[in-house]
Amino acid sequence: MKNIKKAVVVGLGYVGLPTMVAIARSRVCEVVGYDLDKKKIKDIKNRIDFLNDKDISLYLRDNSLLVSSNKDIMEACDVFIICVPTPVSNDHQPDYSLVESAVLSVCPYLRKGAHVVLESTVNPGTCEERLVPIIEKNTRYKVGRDINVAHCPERINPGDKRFNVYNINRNIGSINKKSNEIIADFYRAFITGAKINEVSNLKIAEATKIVENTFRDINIAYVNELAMSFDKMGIDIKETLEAASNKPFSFLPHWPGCGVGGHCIAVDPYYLIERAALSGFDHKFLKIAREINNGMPLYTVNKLVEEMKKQKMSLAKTSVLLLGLTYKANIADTRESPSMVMWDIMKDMGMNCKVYDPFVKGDYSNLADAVNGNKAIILGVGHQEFLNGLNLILKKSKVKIIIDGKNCLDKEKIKKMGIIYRGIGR
Ligand code: SAJ
Repeated sequence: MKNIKKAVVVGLGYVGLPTMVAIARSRVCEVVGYDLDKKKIKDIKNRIDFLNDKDISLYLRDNSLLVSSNKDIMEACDVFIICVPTPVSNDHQPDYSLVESAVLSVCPYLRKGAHVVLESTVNPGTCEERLVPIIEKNTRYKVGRDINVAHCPERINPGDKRFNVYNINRNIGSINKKSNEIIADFYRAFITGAKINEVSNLKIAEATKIVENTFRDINIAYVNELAMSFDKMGIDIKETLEAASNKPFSFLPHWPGCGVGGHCIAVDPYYLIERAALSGFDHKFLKIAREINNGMPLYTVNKLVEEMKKQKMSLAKTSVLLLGLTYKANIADTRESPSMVMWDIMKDMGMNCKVYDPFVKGDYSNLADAVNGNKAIILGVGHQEFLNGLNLILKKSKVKIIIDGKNCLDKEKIKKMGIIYRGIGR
């Protein structure tokens, strides 16, 4: 990388920090990290791996990272990699503010020939319609002539033991072909176990990630709708999907549940819906998929209410346990979590609901106390701790009803204990 001597990663979360460590490991150039969260900076300086990422812990054990919440750390950088969240507001409107302020923060440090690379997931058009104007308005540079803007969508999958920043293929697009070749080679220098694919332009790079995640959202909506239909027909959706999965080609299983959470799948479709509408296209199908998935927490709580009414259990007095608050198993992230939505719904219904999650502070410190203190359970996340230990505790408990929001428990075993079991489509 003859003309890339120093890079900065802006945003040191579950995307930025692994990226910074990968660059540091490769020694392709000097790398520094910037984050406005002083606690994050302090943790990294104290070599605390707040992401529970083995690779980061290993690196921090023997090395330190040059990180700061002072923007001057970006002095003399040639590459600025922006890895900040792209959330949606409560009414599902895309929120570009973190990306826009991140780009603004790098402007004073840009020099001719610099590359600004956005890794955050955005809709097609964001780089040219939002980043380029900010750079050209706040510097004396022209994007394309003096500065490159590139988009290399992140594909980190939190909690994934197999795929990581080193071995996940990446797509990259830039303001022009020549700049894209340079920045793609830079990525090849630290992502050594995967393909770096140069796409023709920024919009294609932006579109790939949005397509990947909307693909997942509509497929989950499809099986969620099937589950509701199969509930009516008394067909076990889980066994059906497992059977359909043995087709050796052109079937990709997804799994129904109490809803879709996280900062990717539950959020990204709204970015595409909103931007396409500005161009006069209405993504009806994506909207319906979002509606189906957003309806699953209420669908799941209603199953509990239905069973409690059949057993003449008082909604207000019966103690109910919500098992799991995070948006997916074995991680501590509660963003857009369906379990949090179910909790709100049960509170609004005046139910007596307690919560337990090994990764999030709740009403109990262990699974046994949580189960033994309640008469009904609604499971929102399939944490390994639940799969390992729930059955044993259930046997001696007073639990009468279990709603399995992730279809992850052993239906037959639980029914044999004389407990009413309802899954989502089973
Ligand atoms: N979910 C279902 N049914 C499924 C799969 C997921 O209900 O069949 C739910 C999960 O419970 C969770 C939500 O959807 O609440 C999202 O789950 P996820 O496994 O997609 O996890 P994420 O949000 O961490 O998605 C990440 C994404 N990675 C990136 O954006 C780089 C996504 O693109 C990946 O496809 C996904 O991981 C993955 O495949 O694991």
